[in-house]
Amino acid sequence: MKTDLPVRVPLHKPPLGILESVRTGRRNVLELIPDIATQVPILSGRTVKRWHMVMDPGALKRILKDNVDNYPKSVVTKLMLNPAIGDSLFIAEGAHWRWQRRAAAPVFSHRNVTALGAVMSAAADRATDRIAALPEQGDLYQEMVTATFEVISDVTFSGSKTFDRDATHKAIETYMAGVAKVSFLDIIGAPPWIPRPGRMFTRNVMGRMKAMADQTIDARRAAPKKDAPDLLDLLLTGEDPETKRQMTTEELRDNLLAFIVAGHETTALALAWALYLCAFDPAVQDKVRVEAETLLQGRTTTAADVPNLPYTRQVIDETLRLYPPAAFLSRTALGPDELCGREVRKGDTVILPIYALHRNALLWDNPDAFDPDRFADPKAIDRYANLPFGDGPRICIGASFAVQESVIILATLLSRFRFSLIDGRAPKPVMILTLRPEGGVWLKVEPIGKQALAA
Ligand code: MNH
Repeated sequence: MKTDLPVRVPLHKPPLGILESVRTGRRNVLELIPDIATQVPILSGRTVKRWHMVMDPGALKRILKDNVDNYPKSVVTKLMLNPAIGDSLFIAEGAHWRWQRRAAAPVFSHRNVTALGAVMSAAADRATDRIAALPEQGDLYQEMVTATFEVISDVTFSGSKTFDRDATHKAIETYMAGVAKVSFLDIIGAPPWIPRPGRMFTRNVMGRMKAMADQTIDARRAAPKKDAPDLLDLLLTGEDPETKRQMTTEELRDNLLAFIVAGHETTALALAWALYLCAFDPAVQDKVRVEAETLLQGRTTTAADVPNLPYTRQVIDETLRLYPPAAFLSRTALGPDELCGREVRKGDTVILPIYALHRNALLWDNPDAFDPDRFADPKAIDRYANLPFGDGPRICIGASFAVQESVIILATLLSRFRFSLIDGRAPKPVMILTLRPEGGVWLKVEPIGKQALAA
């Protein structure tokens, strides 16, 4: 294992006052997580509102599972995402969440996700062509965003004349960029009268995108796809098994947009950080390459290959530990509770700093080191110490979709290219809703020749 460490977010040492935290937060919300959060189980404080940062697996299990009804998603999350994805599965609570989750769950069954593998393999091939055309080096984050957006748009609104992939991609990126600027003000509980720039201007863009999605859904109702069903087909025929309720066009649209918003950038981040880590540690990269080449013999990875690529999967797991795309989650306590012996009052903000959890010294040996062997035996990992997809009833519905897509694309690319770091261009992790590499992930790329394959 390499002894030097991959890039980290600089967590701050002294406690921050509110003004300072606003300033820091504008720059990098993750820097708000104090360094000490990587050494202790819980940390509480007050910045306008009372808050608790929880890094203790037992307390996390209580928040996400055993006492989940007391911890709905925070108002912040809802404020930010509602204009984009309505009261979809991602943000709804209570009965309105439950029926949507029941209706959508079968869509993400193992069988359906496996069947969607062909779309992922095709995206891996197109990424191969684009990367082969790069001039020696390139921003692999952008390449991965393109690839994962192709996947998610091809399994939602694809194959329709009314759906404009590029326009939708642009609308979502513009929206999220606007929302990211304001989110921090909401997290610390700034009063609602403080102007949130950007909340207005996106309304038109989003309106056009929704109208386009609605047209696509109505067209599909009239003429279902003939080949393999995609997420839209599956959700169209889906229903809540208990109430038999089916989704209206608006509900379908909000949920499909939620899949796009929740699913494409997160998976692109997983892939881009994985490529960075493989460039950082060439021995790991070679090990993935040998695993992939031995199995694939030059062909593209398919969903059926995924169980036979265990080391590639370990690299993805370790990437999601070090750079969790959803680097923190937040909840609002509905009523009083106790976490790690500490009093939680109604209205307190409960922050789940996944980034700090995954690097907590009480839970991990050598937490900042890149070591995919940690995941050689998944049973050896405490479930609530590793939460890239959350847990409990609100666990990511797309987790197996994302892992399958990541393994397919990573194994395919590493069997075809060698990636290496460029001096002075290490990516800089920054938290803007997700844990992004500021400025991209620039790597040197060399195609792997047939002769290298044989050697
Ligand atoms: Mn996803 C919820 C992380 C890929 C659709 N996702 C969550 C949560 C995390 C998460 C964490 C829980 C949030 C919370 O409890 O506050 N998701 C990821 C990561 C990846 C990802 C790290 C990729 C890597 N997610 C995907 C993909 C899709 C998707 C792909 C869809 C195709 N995620 C969702 C939806 C939810 C969710 C929908 C909300 C589920 C619910 O609340 O019932």
